[in-house]
Amino acid sequence: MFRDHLKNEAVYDQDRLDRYLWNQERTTGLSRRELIKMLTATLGTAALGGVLCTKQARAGTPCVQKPVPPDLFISRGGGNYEMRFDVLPHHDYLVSTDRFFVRDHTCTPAPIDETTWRLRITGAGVQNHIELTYDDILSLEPVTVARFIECAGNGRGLFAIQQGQMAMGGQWLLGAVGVAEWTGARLSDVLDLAGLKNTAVDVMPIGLDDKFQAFGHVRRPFPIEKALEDDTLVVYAMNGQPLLNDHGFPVRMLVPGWVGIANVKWVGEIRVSHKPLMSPFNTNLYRLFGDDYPPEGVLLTNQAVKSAFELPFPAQLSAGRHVLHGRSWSGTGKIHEVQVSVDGHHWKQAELVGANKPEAWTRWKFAWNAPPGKHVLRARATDQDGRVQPDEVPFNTQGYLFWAVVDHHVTVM
Ligand SMILES: Nc1nc2c(c(=O)[nH]1)N[C@H]1C(S)=C(S)[C@@H](COP(=O)(O)O)O[C@H]1N2
Ligand SMILES: [Mo]
Repeated sequence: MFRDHLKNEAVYDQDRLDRYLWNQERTTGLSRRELIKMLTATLGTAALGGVLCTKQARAGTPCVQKPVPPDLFISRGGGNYEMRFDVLPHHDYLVSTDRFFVRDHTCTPAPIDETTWRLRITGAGVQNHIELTYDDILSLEPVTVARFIECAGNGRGLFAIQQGQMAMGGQWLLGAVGVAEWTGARLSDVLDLAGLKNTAVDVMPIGLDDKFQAFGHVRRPFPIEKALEDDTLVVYAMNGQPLLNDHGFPVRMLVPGWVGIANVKWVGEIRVSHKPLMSPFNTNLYRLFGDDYPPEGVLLTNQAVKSAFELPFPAQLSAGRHVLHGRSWSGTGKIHEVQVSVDGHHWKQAELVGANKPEAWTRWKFAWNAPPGKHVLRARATDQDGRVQPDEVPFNTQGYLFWAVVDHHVTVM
């Protein structure tokens, strides 16, 4: 029945569906039958087909253009690849571009020709509608910052694994995040070229990639106050190199601390309004919906506080002395402290290592003399505002902002 439906949608691809379900089975512990039931109930068969099989995938071309080898990435279907925390070099603060996660709503578009590409600044919030060239953007004063980009759904798979309730969408573990060094022009400098009015309220960058189902082009409004911050950038370089296609060439947004969706890739237009802007990406999507939330949902802005061990999930270790490595990050500033528990009861301080930049992350380490047996490792961060990772988070149907302390199962032999 389910298969017939998908076949009728003409987007059905047995291999992709199998791979997707296989992945889900492993990460959620749910059976295939349960998964299919849940997915069809929450997404509908047509949407499910759209998630699994994009146009490019159907044509046999991969959705993502950079190499995404399985030793560095876990595939989450379509153009979605999460970074493996366990293979991050402990000494590197930044995630190199070849390891950086990719999250495409459809697929990475064919390379955009930067010589004919234009960035249009439009809307009632600016005096003049203008078109900027790639060189125009490059000629503005460059700013370089290290910040994370993190998917709002990062950790979504843990709602099922840890709280027994599966949210719709890619079942990420914690690897839909990365810190890179971003170089670009300040969005405020770009908007000034169009004569920003003091009546401007919202700013909405719009992507040039394919429309995302009925929701249209990826576009996410945010307030002018955020747009004018010094580290909100129109980015053209990542880790000192021009952006890769997968990460938004020729330009993408950097909206520090905010949910990943705000960092629109392949920007072709930035609309500035004098009244609040709506798009499906701040109405239907990217809100907290569910029994614990108001009917209109709760709009997402800044990310929460999270921690991850640089270990496979779950992990196997040899008995004896280890130095455990990990990273913690907050969407509203720096990390104040990180505590680790290896027995479920006692918390001890982890040692913070090296840089601790706001809306990026800090690395930490923790010495552990591992006895044989099954263990649960936990890391709990507190950020500079005193926000502490909770033991549990209320479920939301789209699985955003899972920031509870994660049970990291380890078998020691
Ligand atoms: N145009 C466009 N921008 C986009 C997206 C997209 O699908 N299209 N995905 C968003 C989401 S949900 C995330 S989490 C980040 C991921 O950025 P990355 O692929 O460079 O890691 O890009 C955001 N910007
Ligand atoms: Mo995202």
